[in-house]
Amino acid sequence: MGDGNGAMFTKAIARRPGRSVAEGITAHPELGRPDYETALRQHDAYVAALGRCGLSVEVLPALEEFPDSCFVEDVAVCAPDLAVVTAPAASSRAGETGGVAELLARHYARVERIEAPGTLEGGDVMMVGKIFYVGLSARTNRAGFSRFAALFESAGYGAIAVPMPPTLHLKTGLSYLEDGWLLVDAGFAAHEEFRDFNRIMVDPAERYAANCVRVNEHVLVPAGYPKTLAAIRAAGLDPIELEMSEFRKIDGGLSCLSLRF
Ligand code: CIR
Repeated sequence: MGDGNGAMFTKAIARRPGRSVAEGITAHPELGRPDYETALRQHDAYVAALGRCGLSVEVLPALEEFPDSCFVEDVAVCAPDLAVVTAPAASSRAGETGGVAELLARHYARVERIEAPGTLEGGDVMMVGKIFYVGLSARTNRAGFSRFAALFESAGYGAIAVPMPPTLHLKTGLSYLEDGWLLVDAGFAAHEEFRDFNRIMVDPAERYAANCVRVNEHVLVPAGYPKTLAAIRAAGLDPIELEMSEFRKIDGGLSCLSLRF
């Protein structure tokens, strides 16, 4: 599965967390509120890790009016020859797409948009070679999927809708690590569409680690999940561990913090 080169990137876009990151949406209030200074340090380390993977990273300034805006992955989907600005379903996040089309137009000849009544967030989109798996989550609806599929079909890609377990985004529970390897949370264990991958099942005690990111020769892995780390090493992949405690408190994973292309 996969052509093994889908994770070759040269550029990334990230956005600094603002002080308002403490007000980000969360389904896990028991974890507490993010600490701004710690979030900034963790974000700096994340950007440095992308640099170590060989990417040049553009770091956008914080947007205080949007507490979740450091999760830039949700506002666009970037393929080699087409970028699509999404339509976040969370009302506090809808305005995050402002200026994103203009930003991407500096890198892409073709930039398109998901339009209302469609909603779609980039965290629901997992690219495997020329196929996109798209989670039909509380954030991504059928109309959003249909528009997404039509746009990418016109550019030579396929799109497959995936029914969701009770999980925020598709990539909260699945990460394609290239070379056929797929990290899988238990919520996706029974999904037929993922049976033919080399599946690495994430231990139920390490569910947050189901969101990792393959970036060129490395895999970004959240720190503190030793079983997942060992499984990634056993697959012959080269992990970089990153502290993510503050983003985890507002349901953000490693993939959410950048657009890679
Ligand atoms: C949200 O609920 O929208 C944010 N607190 C977390 C977004 C995480 N993004 C992602 O998984 N791609």
